[in-house]
Amino acid sequence: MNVTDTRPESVPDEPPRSGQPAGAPATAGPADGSAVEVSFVMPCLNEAETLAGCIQAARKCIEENDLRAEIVVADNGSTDGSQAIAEQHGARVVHVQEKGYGCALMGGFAAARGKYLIMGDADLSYDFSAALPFVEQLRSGYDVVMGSRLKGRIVPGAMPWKHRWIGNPVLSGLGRLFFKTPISDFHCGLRAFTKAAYQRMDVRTTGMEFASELVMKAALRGLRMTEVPITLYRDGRSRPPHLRSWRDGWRHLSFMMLMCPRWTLIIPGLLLMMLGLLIGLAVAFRPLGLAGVTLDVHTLLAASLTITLGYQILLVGLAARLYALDLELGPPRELLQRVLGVFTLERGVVAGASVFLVGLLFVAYLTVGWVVRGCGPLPIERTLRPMVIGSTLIGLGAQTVLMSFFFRMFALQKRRSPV
Ligand SMILES: Nc1nc2c(ncn2[C@@H]2O[C@H](COP(=O)(O)OP(=O)(O)OP(=O)(O)O)[C@@H](O)[C@H]2O)c(=O)[nH]1
Ligand SMILES: [Mg+2]
Repeated sequence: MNVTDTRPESVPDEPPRSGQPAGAPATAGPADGSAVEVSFVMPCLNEAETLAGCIQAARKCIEENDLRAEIVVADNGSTDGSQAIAEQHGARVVHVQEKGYGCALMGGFAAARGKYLIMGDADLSYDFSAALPFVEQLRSGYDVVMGSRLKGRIVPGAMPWKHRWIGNPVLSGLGRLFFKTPISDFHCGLRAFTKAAYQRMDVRTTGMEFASELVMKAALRGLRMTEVPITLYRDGRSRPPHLRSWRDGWRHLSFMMLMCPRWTLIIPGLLLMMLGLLIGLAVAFRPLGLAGVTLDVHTLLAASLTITLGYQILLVGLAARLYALDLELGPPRELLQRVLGVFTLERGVVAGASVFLVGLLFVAYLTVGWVVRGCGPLPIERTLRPMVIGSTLIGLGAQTVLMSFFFRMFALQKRRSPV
């Protein structure tokens, strides 16, 4: 991934504001009717204070660089006259029915005619007049160009400290780990992509997590991505932002976790199982003396729970992965493909039932012995161990049989869709 450093020697704390008057010639597309190359798409909810400045900055970029471009304002319910301001300044307003940042952008992109789409907040926190590097990177063949505030500059007061030092680094770090992408600033609001890439991303979320989903899908689909360092300015509005740190932070985080079962479920599940197995084997047949402490049947019980829990997590992770494969999210892992290639409902049921039966043998042997001895009290030290082992195997076997049916359902779902 390349990074284009477009930073000037020193960036002022205010973006340059051009002075196009209201009622200026329309920027809803090239006047000569030729194909639109670039669509600036601005999500807007009650941005009457700042929208005109953003449109003027985009116009500056268009005029100075002779772009065949249009400006689209995606609005879904402003009540402060933003729509009229957008039209007065020559932008095309797209009225979106559904609420939410993601919905507004989806509506805006659907209506945009450009080959390239540049999105950015309508609150003057980004300088659209400096958007040329995004177009240049797309022209040079990239599918997605992300702005990076962290590699560029954040004007003092432009980003709350909890976003700068907690939210953005933590979420971007997890994003890089989960989705194997070197993108430094997952949540930068200024970014660009080709319309074809946008369609391939097949984004679905309706709220602020739309911003994360775009990057995740771009990474999962193996699109060519690059970054452009940019400056984040203080926004120009007098009211608080729409973004609510904790609510939207959680929406970003939970969506990321959902989209990456390998890190959130499969690997933790496997680790838990291995831990449980290791401890379980150590105390399965006799107590274990360790540093003056004796680990006995209670430890075996805890190990049993750890194994069962780990297995449950692993199975849910595999189901989530199968679901993701079904939705064609990301290139399937070779290993997973091989595992799935071996799986059939019958094999799953036979394997699960066998484990179940072995467990049942343990329990049945104990039960028969107990009945033969007149159902009296049992000596814990001799009977609890096989009982725990037997019940664990019964649990694991039953889970395997049940999940085999569940996995089979995914295969049916796949077969229904036309090839
Ligand atoms: N149409 C529409 N636009 C929205 C909605 N929510 C936010 N926006 C716009 O999306 C842009 C980003 O919203 P902000 O409130 O600035 O959120 P943010 O930039 O992520 O958060 P801050 O960094 O705290 O400003 C702005 O242009 C908003 O007007 C929405 O529900 N509908
Ligand atoms: Mg903003």
